[in-house]
Amino acid sequence: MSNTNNNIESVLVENRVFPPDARALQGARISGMPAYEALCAEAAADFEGFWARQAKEHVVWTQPFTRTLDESNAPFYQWFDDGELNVSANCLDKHMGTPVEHKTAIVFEADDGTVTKISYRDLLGRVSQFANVLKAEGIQKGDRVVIYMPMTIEGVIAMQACARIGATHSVVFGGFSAKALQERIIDAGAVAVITANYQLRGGKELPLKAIVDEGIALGGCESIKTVLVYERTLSDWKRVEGRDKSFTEALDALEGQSHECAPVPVGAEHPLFILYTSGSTGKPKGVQHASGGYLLWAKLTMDWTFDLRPDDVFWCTADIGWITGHTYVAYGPLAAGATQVIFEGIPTFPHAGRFWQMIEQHKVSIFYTAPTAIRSLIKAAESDEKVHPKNWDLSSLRILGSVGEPINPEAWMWYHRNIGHEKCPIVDTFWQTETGGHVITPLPGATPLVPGSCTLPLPGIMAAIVDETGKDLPHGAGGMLVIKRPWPSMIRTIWNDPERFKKSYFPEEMGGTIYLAGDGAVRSEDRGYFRITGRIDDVLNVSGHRLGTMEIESALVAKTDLVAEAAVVGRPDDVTGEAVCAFVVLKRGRPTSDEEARKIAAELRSWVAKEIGPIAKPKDIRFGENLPKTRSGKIMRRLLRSIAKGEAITQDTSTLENPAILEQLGQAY
Ligand code: 6R9
Repeated sequence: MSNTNNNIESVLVENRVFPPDARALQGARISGMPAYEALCAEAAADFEGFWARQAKEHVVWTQPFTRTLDESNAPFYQWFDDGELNVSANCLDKHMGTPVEHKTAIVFEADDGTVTKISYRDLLGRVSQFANVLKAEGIQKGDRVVIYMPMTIEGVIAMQACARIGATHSVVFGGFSAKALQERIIDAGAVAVITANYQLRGGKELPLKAIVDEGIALGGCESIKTVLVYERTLSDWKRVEGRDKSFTEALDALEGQSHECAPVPVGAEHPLFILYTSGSTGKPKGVQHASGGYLLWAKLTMDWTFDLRPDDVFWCTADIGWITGHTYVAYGPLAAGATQVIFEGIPTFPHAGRFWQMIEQHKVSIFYTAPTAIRSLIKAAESDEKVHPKNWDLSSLRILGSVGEPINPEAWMWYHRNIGHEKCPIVDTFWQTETGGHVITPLPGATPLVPGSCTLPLPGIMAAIVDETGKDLPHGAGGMLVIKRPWPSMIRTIWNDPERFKKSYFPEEMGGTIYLAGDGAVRSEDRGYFRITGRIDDVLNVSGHRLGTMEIESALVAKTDLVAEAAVVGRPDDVTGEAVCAFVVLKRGRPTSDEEARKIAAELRSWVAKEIGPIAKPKDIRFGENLPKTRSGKIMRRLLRSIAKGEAITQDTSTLENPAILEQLGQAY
C-alpha cells in the first residue's frame, strides 16, 4: 500500500515528540508517566486484585462478585461471573440524586441543524417507558433484538432499553443492505426489529423501514414477531398488520400504566450485545460482548483515555452501528455522567465546516473522530477557505481523539495545529470491535505523543509483538500484535460459532490462549511505542469501516448472470485510507469497449451495494480474461495488489498461463 508505505516512511523518521503541557497534566486522573507506570506495575504484580479494585470502583453491582477471573475454560474467559448488575442502571439510575440527575445527557443536533437536549432524569424516563414497550411486546431477558436506526436520541434509547430488560441487542448500521440485515436477523435469531421510517442524512430522506421489510421478505426471518418504527419524518411507511407498530402507538397502548421500569439484574457474563463485523471469510462474525466487563471498560476508558471531567462536553462522531458508537456514544459517556453531542448528519452537509461549527456552537471540549474524516476535511479546507476551521472558535477543545485506522503523521499534524491549536493532546486510540474499548492509547495527562503512534497499552493490557510461533520480537522488528492476558471487555465468543472464535483469535501455534488481534505492529526502539501497520488478514479498512475481501468476492460472484470469477484486494487511497479494488472475469468474456466496461462496472457496483451496502462498492473494477494464478491454481493476490496500486511488477510472473492478462488488468473502471 503506497499510502501506508509513505506513512511508514514518514513515521520511521518521525522524531517529533509532544509531551503533555501544564494544562493537560494539571488535575489529570493519571498525571505524568510515573502515575501510569504505577498502575501498570500494580496490574503486573496482582492482576486479579487490580481488576477487582477497578470493577468495584467503577461499576454498581446489585450482587457483588467474589470471583474476578475464571480461566478454567480458556479462551472462554469469564470475568466477575458471580456478580450481578444492570448496565442501563449503571448509565442512568446511578446518577439520580447526584448533581448529574439534571445535567444534560445528550445534545442532539439533527441533520437540518435543529438542536434537542435531554437531561439524565428525562433520559431515564424515556428509556424506562420504552423498556416497558419491549416488555409489552413479550420481549424477555436473553431475547435478541435487532436495531436498525439512524443516529438519534431514540437509537440510544433503544439500546439502553434492551439493556434495561436484559435483552441482547444487535445494532446493524443504517448503511447496510436488506440482505446484510436479513443475514444478521437470522444468525442472531432476533425476535424484534427496532427501526425508523426514514433516516435523514445530508438533506436526503433515506428509507429504513422499507429495507427492513425487504430484508424480512428475503426469507428465514420467522423469528421476528415485532417491528417497532420510530417516525423520524412525517412521511408514510407501509405497515404489516399485526407485526408493525409505531413508537407512538406502542407508547399510547401503555397509557395509564407506570412509566417506571425496574432494571433487570443480569449476571456479569450475560450477553449485552452482538455486533457483526467482517472477518477473513465471507460470513460476518457476531462478536458477543458480556455485561459487566464491557461496562467497566466503557466507564474506565472515559476516565483514563479522555480524562473526563464534570464540565466536559464530549463528542464522538461514530455511528451507533459501529463498536465506537456502542462504547463511546451509547454506554461510556452515560456511565461516566458526561454531556455528549450526538449528530444525525454528515460532516460535509450543508458545508464541510459543519464539525467545526458544531464544536463552536456546543462548546465541545473532547472531540473524537476518524482519520478518514480528518483527511476529507483537510482536503475541503484546502480547496475552500470558507470551510477552513480557522473560521470558527475552537477554544473550548481540550482533548482530541482518533480511531478506526492508523492516522498518518501529516493528518495528525494538521489536526494538532488547526483543530487543537497546538494545545490539545491527541489520543490515537487503537482498539477493535473485539476488544470492546481502547487497548493501546496515549493518556492525555501522561504520555508524550509521537504522531502516527498509538503509543502504549492501557494498564493491565499485556500487549506484545510476536512471530508466528508466539515468540516475542525485539523492538524495531515488525510482527503480529497480540494481547497475552485476558481483559474484562474482551470478546466472549462468536455468536453461534465458538469454534470460529477459537480459530480466529487464539491460534494453536501460540498455545491457544493468547489473543491475536489480526493487525501487524512494530514498537519503536527508543520508547517501545506501538505503531499499527495494518491488518495482516483479508480485512480491508475503508474509511475506518472493516470489510472482508472474501465478503465482497462472494457478493460479486453471486451475480451469476455476469460474473464467472472475482478477486478483491485493497489499494491505498488518500482520503479513505484503503479503497476496494475488484478483479473480475465475466462469463461473456472481456468487455469489448470502454463504454461497455463502464456500464458493467456500474452495474456491479450497484449490485455490491445491494448485497452488502454502499460502503463495500469497489472503487476500481478491472476486467481480465482470467485471473493471475499460481500453478497450483491459487490467485496471486500479491500481484493483484501491485496492479491495483499501479506499481511496477516485481513478482515472478513466469508461471502465468496467460501473461497477456497483466495488460488487460492494467485498466481500471
Ligand atoms: C474501533 C474500531 C478494528 C481495526 C483494527 C485496526 C484498525 C482501529 C486504530 C486502528 C491503527 C488506530 N484500527 N483503530 N489502526 N490505529 N488507532 O475501529 O473497531 O471497526 O473493529 O476495526 O481498525 O486495523 O484491527 P473495528
